[in-house]
Amino acid sequence: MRLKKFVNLLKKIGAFPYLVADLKNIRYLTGYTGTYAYLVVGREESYFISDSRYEEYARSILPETVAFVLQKNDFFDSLKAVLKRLGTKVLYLEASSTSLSVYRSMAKRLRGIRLKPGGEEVNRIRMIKDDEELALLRRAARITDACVEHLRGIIRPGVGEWDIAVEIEHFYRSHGCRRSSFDSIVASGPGSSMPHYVTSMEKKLRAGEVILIDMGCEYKGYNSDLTRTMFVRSVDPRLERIYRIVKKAQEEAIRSVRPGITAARLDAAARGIITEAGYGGNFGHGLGHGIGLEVHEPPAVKMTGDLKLKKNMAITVEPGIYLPGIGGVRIEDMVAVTAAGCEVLTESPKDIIVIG
Ligand SMILES: [Mn+2]
Repeated sequence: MRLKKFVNLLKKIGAFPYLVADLKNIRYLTGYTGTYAYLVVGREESYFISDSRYEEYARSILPETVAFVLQKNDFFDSLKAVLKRLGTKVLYLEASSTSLSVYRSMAKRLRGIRLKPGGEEVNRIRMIKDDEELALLRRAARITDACVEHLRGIIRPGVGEWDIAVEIEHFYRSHGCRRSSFDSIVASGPGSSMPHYVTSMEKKLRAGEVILIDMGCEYKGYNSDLTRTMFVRSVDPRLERIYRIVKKAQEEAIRSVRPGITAARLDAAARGIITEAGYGGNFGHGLGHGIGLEVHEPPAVKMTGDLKLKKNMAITVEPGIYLPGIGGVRIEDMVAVTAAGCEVLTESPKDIIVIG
């Protein structure tokens, strides 16, 4: 069980009790999907603090070693009661979920308790996916592949970027997903040269334009993320050229994924090809990111990443080349690191697709 694994890790570093405040981390450790909770992890037992809205639900899913603590008014009163029961004078805090303002209130309200940095321990173990998580990521990837297939029947001149974004949302929700992982990016023509373009509610597709679609769904808490770039009716030769380079770089990076390679070397595998072709300055973002309960999570796959990939990490591989005023090409797949290489989770075709 994940919580037990986490307790064993905390035993090694002697960081008890440890306050988990990030809801995704609480979901990861306990299965809880509500919107308000804190988890105080102790050596022998743990305490789950939430309010009356979630009491019945939380009690029904929490493991035996986790006691439910009903927060009546003030969170710090509940937390103080828990720390008293644990007989502790210290509390380890999760770095990423503790804002400076929360930290300040804690320091003020928890007099006599030493607050210590607990690092990113849950986020660290979350980088390595278990079989159940890999199965959910595969499902999320499958649904996104099916959505790409569906969109191929819709993309044509005259259709709005927004129409496509709405179609994606509808497809996901009617195929087992609670929601999209993020607002889909549907960028046509010159808009596609902006890596984080905001889908227009007015812009219609025109013949001869490129269309870049970056999308993903959340399936049972797990996310997918995929980008495909297609061409409406005909292909601008400048974009065809960069498409071939991006595809080559993306495929080379996917071939390079294996346990032991650093994030930086993986980034370089793609970046080298793009730079050699003369477009190094047109690829401004990192190669990819970890994906799981969050659509962007560790490890970051970028130029400065010294982290070594390990078996069962799930990451995206998404190089791009962006030509301001003309258009951009990005190709993104999700992969899971295996013992010898990787499993590509998204299977949508990557050949040049002229559509509509
Ligand atoms: Mn991505």
